[in-house]
Amino acid sequence: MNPRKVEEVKKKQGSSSREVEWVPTICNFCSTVCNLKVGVKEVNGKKVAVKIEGNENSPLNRGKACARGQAGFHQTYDKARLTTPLIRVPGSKRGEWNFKPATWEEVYSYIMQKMQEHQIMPWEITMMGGWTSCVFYMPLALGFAIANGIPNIVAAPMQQCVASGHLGTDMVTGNFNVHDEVLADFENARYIIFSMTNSGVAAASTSRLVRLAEAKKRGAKIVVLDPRLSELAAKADEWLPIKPGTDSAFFLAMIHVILRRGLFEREYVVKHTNMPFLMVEHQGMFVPLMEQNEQGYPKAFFVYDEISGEIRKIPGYFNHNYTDVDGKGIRPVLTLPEGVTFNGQKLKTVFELLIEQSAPYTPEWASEETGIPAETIERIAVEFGTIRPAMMDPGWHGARYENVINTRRLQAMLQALVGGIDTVGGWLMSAEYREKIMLAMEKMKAGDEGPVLYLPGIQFPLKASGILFDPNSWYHGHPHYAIAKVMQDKAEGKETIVFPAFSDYGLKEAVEGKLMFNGEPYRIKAIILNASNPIRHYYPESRWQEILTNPNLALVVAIDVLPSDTTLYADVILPNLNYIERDEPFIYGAGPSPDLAYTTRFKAVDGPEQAKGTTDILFEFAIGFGNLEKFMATVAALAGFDHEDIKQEVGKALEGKQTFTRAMRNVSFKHYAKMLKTTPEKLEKEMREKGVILVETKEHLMEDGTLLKHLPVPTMSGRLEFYSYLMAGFVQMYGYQKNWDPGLVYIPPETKDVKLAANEFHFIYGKVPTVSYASTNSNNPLLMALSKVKGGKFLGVWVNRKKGKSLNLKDGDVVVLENAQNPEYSAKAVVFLTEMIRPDTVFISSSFGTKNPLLENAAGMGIPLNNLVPYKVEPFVTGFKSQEFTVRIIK
Ligand SMILES: Nc1nc2c(c(=O)[nH]1)N[C@H]1C(S)=C(S)[C@@H](COP(=O)(O)OP(=O)(O)OC[C@H]3O[C@@H](n4cnc5c(=O)[nH]c(N)nc54)[C@H](O)[C@@H]3O)O[C@H]1N2
Ligand SMILES: Nc1nc2c(c(=O)[nH]1)N[C@H]1C(S)=C(S)[C@@H](COP(=O)(O)OP(=O)(O)OC[C@H]3O[C@@H](n4cnc5c(=O)[nH]c(N)nc54)[C@H](O)[C@@H]3O)O[C@H]1N2
Ligand code: SF4
Ligand SMILES: [Mo]
Repeated sequence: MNPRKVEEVKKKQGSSSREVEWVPTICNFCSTVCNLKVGVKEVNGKKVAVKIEGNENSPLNRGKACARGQAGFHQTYDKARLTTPLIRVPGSKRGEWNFKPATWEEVYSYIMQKMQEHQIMPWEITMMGGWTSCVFYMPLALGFAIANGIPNIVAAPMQQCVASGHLGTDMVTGNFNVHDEVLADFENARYIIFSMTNSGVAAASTSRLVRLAEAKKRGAKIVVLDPRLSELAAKADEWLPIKPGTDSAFFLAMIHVILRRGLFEREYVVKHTNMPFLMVEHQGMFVPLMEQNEQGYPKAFFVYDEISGEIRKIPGYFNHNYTDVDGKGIRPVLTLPEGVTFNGQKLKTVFELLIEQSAPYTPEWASEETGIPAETIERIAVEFGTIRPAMMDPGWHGARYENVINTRRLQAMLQALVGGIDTVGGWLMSAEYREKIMLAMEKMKAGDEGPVLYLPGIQFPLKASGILFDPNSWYHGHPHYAIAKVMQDKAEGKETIVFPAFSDYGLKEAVEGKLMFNGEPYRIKAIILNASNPIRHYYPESRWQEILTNPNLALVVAIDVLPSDTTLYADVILPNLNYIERDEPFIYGAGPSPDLAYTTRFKAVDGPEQAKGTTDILFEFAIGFGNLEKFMATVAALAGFDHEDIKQEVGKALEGKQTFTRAMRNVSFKHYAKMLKTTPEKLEKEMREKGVILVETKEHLMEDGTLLKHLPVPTMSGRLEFYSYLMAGFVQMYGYQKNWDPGLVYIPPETKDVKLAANEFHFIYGKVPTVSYASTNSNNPLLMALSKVKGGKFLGVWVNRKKGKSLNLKDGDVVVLENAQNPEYSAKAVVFLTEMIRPDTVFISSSFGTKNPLLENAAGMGIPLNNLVPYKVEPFVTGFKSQEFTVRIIK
């Protein structure tokens, strides 16, 4: 640029300081929660964000940030930012943008007036939160619901993301949420297999990508199962274009080979899994031989000890199988000697059961299912079984198929077979998770349960949903509406759901007045959304339009930073400070970092004058509902904070001396300062300087806190479970279904027997590196420019080139994608011909389809995924069956 131009630009920009001040924050563009720093400059006396970079002190993302993370500050200055509370203009319809600005007093009194006018009872309210609400406000959101008598919470990322996949992992390892509990130790692995994943690693979740890059440098072999050549597959040594929905067949065959050839870590499997546990014949079936307590939890198991040649009783919940209940050293066997019985009944070990159950799942059988040659499957099983450390990546996004629970469960079993749970080069547990387990063990010894939010792994969702599901936890006797729906299904003799945790199951019926509970309609009259965009995120769009425009719904409140497609359907919109504009109310663990580190956000720039933090909004609601006292007490109990401290700090906020956010932040800083043996002031100072405080390295933590080696896992038995006692419990309660078979089983995708017509394809989707979810951040000018450069690859429908040509399709053709089983679900798409996909499959990016014209960079771009997906849920946790159909291409 010539010097005159530079002067001109400078003049336009106003006077700006040369110094960039760096303010630490946590990314809010995806749930990888990287530690970042915001570069701030003063321009005309005002602080302006000019750059975002990774925080080099972070043990999680190690100074790196992906394109989305770096482009994040554009959200702050988006022309479409919500800057003031808005109320729908009387007489206008939901779905059109017809709002008038209001003050906070006006919106609160509008809300209270609606509550009274429609006599909205607490159980007639549903709270709905996206991942942001889960990760950063769980104690407040759950505390708010419980204190106000609201049993209805929908946690968005459960049904359409993690519930199904993670439940599968859980059944083996007990750890629930792969987001914040496991970080696969790619860099120390020598052989890595990925299935049904891409953005969770290479496209991109920075914390995982930095580790994978290291693995590549060190020469690890990488195998990727994906029907298309994804960004991750492109980095692999071997890309296996598997037939969609059949990954579990591949894994069953791997188990078949590994068990038969003895390619598993024998000592680990004997010592830390339930493979040696005895099963006894009962009414023609083999069931676990165990003693149970009154709640049905195992009190003792039985194994056959090869030292004494006897059956021995071992503790019900423990980390290993090498001592019996009397403390005597034993060595259990995997295969029983001839003729061993129990009170004359036939016996089998879990290992023997698995050998039998896996018999039909040969590589040849799997080859038919998956389209991958039997020799390849056999070779990969042998490589995985012999190269150490071997890693089966746990995957991230679940949903997709009814069989995903099973697929992820089989992956966890394979990881257990090679002894790779909480080991170097295996699935490393996060430091925070380790702490939770230690706390739980301490509390267990003291006969106490401890704070709900510190329950480890699957114990948390079991407990939290237990509260929401139990009519007796509520003074009004109404459980979560999903339970009322389950009860109604049963009464009507319909198939229903086992565990609809934080789900929207039954919501539509409740809004329509069709849900009955105790002989009366169970209605939902109000929905409060925080960082949640169901119109785009929860499939299908038409269902949400019907719900949100139903006149029975008296009140829709949306807290957001940008005018998402869902805000179109709100009555009241509340502007939130965005992530670089707010101090958060708490200190957080550094995501799934295996090193113990603490972090929080610091406000980098001023937000819109009228925007507020979520903490303040929730407190003001609690005051409006007359439940402040209970709110404070519940938050204290859930998070283990000092109740008196909360009262004192909130007292100051009530006097107008500080915000409610600052009040909770002070409580949190005091809490952690005590734990870390420092003062709140020093802690805050250090945190502001570094962004992340490293407290313990993983090496140190693992000296006496390694799962299984030192601590049990939070399964029912404390060991890794190849036979799932939780699933066996579901069989007892709900009867047998393949979906909760406690052992090995194959569940084919529903599309298995579809005879594809010439223009018909299997359907898959995935995320692109430039956009998160189908979020409003697609409006980001920088990211949208990148997406546009990528053209059809990001915005179009991938069709195999040869196959496309046979259908006379050309690049850029505009076609209609139609759900072949439910043709009312369809979307317009632009064709992208490529060699990078199987001929029988089409792929779209899941990230686009925004409609609100106020989001002017994003509106109308790409293909809206949730227009193609009908509301079909799997029967265990209501996970979405978002690929369980085929599509037709219509020119
Ligand atoms: N179509 C489609 N649907 C999907 C997915 C997809 O790829 N495509 N992905 C699925 C997956 S894996 C997941 S985990 C879920 C995630 O679903 P969500 O957790 O709901 O995802 P987000 O897109 O991050 O957030 C939704 C809303 O939060 C708003 N928001 C962003 N920042 C803030 C903030 O600071 N404060 C407030 N109050 N609001 C904010 C956004 O504007 C957006 O409207 O979506 C699932 N659904
Ligand atoms: N860029 C970006 N990164 C993100 C996010 C984001 O929104 N954008 N969100 C974060 C969140 S919340 C999540 S849950 C994770 C999600 O991250 P992942 O779980 O990694 O999910 P996707 O990116 O959807 O990748 C799915 C891949 O599986 C392939 N696939 C589809 N069906 C099948 C099948 O049947 N078998 C096999 N083997 N492969 C199949 C698709 O082609 C695609 O390449 O990403 C995180 N990181
Ligand atoms: S992966 Fe990218 S978008 Fe996600 S948290 Fe990290 S920097 Fe942000
Ligand atoms: Mo997700």
